[in-house]
Amino acid sequence: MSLALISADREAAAAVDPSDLISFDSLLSTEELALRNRVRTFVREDIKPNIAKWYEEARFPLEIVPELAKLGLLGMHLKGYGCAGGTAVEYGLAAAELEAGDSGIRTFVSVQGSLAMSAISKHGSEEQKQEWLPPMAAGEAIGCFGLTEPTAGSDPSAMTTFARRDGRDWVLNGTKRWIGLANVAHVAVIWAQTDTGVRGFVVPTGTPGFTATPIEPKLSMRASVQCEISLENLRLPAEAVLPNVAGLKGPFSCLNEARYGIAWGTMGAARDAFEDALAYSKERLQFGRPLAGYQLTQQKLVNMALEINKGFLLALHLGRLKDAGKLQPHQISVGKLNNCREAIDICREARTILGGNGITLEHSPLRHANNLESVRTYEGTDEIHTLILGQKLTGVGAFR
Ligand code: TGC
Repeated sequence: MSLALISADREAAAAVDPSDLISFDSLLSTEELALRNRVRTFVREDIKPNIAKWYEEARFPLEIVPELAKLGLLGMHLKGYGCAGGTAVEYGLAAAELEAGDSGIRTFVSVQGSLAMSAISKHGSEEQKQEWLPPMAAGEAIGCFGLTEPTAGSDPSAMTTFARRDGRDWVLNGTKRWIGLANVAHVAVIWAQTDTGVRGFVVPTGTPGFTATPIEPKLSMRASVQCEISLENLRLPAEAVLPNVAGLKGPFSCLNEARYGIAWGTMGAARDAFEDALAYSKERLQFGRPLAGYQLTQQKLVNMALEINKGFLLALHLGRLKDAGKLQPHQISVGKLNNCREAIDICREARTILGGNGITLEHSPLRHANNLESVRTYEGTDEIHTLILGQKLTGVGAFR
């Protein structure tokens, strides 16, 4: 690629990113910028014009799945089996762009790739990988991840879903809750207690005894669907178990992947809210001049931009550590906790600049803030990540 083209690429990217005060893009490679810009263009052209409608209709737009697959975003950080084999940083950059569109869109990619595909890729048999990963990467099969239960959220060790052996078969009974896209999924990775501890199972959702019911109405993540799954005497062959992991480290190893993506994604939502408020502040006149010309508005915008810049730097640092194979779980908690917390504050502050117009679906900040209520709750609440970090700092666990 010619130097002129590289520089044009960088300029094009910077030109559409008014929150970037620190030349963040100079930290990215040409390939990373190109990938980021491809996803940004997709979100600008295919998500943003439609998101208010999908949000109002409370539906996940299944029609975008082929395009997400074409962009290589489904299981993009996995290697082989039709997956794109991207880096952690590339995955993070994509997550940020998708969540600038809506948390529901990023969540789909995250549940599909970081949770369901990742579980099969990390812990599955060769047959399970061959059967599920290629169609999932191609968007022909959708996956979900069943860990949380009605009475076991922050503490998955309290799960009561049980898989008992019946000859060579397994028979599952129990209830899972808050499971993204379970009603449209073709396959569910279900975690269940067994006589020998927690195991994962690959469950085709057409198996008799599997029912997924959307939880509604919701005030958050409306362009996504979360379900309650009922498992009633659901019979599986011996080969359905994930053979290569036993215990809670199985699901937690997948949550590491998804939590990492959230550290990036939330900053995408924050950036989009900031950009909406910035643009509005330049146009909206009050007391005879644009809101942007008032010191209180500028202070809000500057504080938002500072946190966005810091949040992206943190996410990038975590991504570089991950690509070097050095990222530790507590460091993911730093990113998940900090960036969710800051993003929700930024989106709420952005809404104040929009005044009354900020409560309509014409503007993104309140939609993002509402979504982020879910994002700060799933895959480890603020409280859980605080305690993970508290334990790291003090050496004392305070969960129980
Ligand atoms: P603990 O005794 O600490 O650990 C049990 C085993 O797991 C290992 N482990 C990890 N392994 C890899 N990565 C991590 N981050 C790990 N954390 C723990 C640990 O070494 C141990 O292994 P071993 O070999 O000794 O057995 O477990 P604990 O029960 O004390 O739990 C601690 C705590 C509170 C941190 C954990 O329970 C936790 O993270 N809770 C939060 C649960 C959570 O995030 N749930 C999210 C559910 S999934 C979801 O929300 C999907 S949303 C997307 C959608 O479907 O829409």
